[in-house]
Amino acid sequence: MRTQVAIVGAGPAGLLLAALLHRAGIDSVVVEQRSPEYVLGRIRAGVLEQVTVDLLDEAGVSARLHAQALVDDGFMVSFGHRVQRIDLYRLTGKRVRVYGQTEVTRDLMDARAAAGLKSVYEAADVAVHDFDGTHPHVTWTKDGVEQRLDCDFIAGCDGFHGVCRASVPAGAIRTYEKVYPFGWLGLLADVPPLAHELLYANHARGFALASLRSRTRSRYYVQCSLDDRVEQWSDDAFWAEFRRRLPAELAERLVTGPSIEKSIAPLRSFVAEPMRFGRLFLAGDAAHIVPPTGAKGLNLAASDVGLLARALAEHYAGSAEGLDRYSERALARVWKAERFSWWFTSLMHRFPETGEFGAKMQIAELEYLCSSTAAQTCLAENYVGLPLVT
Ligand code: FAS
Ligand code: PHB
Repeated sequence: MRTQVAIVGAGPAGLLLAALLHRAGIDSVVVEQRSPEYVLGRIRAGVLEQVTVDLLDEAGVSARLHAQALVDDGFMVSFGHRVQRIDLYRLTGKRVRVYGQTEVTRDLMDARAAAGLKSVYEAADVAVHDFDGTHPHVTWTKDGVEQRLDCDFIAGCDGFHGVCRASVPAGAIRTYEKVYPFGWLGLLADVPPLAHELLYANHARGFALASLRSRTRSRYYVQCSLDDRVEQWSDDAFWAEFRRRLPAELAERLVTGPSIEKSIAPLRSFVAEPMRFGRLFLAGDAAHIVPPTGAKGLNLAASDVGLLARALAEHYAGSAEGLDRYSERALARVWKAERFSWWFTSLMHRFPETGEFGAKMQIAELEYLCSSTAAQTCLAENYVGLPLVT
């Protein structure tokens, strides 16, 4: 088997890259270790930047998004008894769309299947070879049969725990990491959301986030201990804790109901440099992780593959500059999103180790945010997303 670009991973990064390459007339094969159902069953991101929407438009997979996504002009921040709306559109002229990562992935999967393009699911023992040489290739086992895919390039879109970054010699890669001392307990329920705009709550008991997937499906989170197990949290316990962390006027409006999904995610900031190793290119969570507070994870994956797809198209048109500068350009945007996600996480969560002084600093910064258009604009322009090439 041979293709121009072998893509490892069928999450949003891998599937969007494949779609963009197809639009550019470049052949690819996607190799995924899990089943399509498993990939779609992972409940993750919910907010799309305009840059991501533009890339989904370019890939020709955004019809359902434009028909169903909620368009938000702002979001709310609460602390103590205060609620402050951040008016994204007035401050930046941009909006965000609320449309679950599961739906983005489903749209990409459906488009790839409709075009009859090759994806291999439930591939076992995936390995990448000779990406530093002249015969890069990917191998795997499927139904007990060893497979080999020869290619010009390999795109490592296989997430934080994938095989591609792990295959890079230790001396060729440098990583930066911060692990946060808490997790997010997330709950999905078919109940009407608190509001059509998101609410980020800084509360003495811990952070909470009220998000949504539609006018009838809500996605809520509470900061929890890393020692917590999801089995310990009954729905009633979640609802009681979530309600405690909401401002009074919104707590009254909370509609509860049975969870259809509940999970705990650890939070970390992580970057691997560079994002290119010979003919292997890393994109998305394979190269970087952000705490989800800033809603950047999925959007960074999209911007990585937007840059990579353009660079590969330039290569096949005869110019090497895009591939040579891919890592530099992608990391320029990644590090700014890492900073914003770390800052917003530090502002909104309880950090017991920083004590009363740390809590006072958070309140002082939140009160400054409420009083300053400049501070709100800084938050807003990062939240709606910086330009693709910064
Ligand atoms: P993904 O991890 O989505 O996809 C990688 C794919 O590669 C997976 O399908 C995996 O099965 C496959 N793979 C792994 N190893 C492989 C191998 N050896 N061979 C073949 N395939 C392999 N972001 C937000 O913006 N908001 C959120 O609320 C949010 N919540 C999150 C919760 C969790 C638990 C996690 C882990 C992430 C969350 N994120 C969130 C970030 C998330 O949305 C990612 O940024 C996004 O999934 C990145 O997409 P990919 O880079 O495609 O990686
Ligand atoms: C979500 O809807 O899952 C979501 C939204 C915004 C975030 C994190 C998660 O910052």
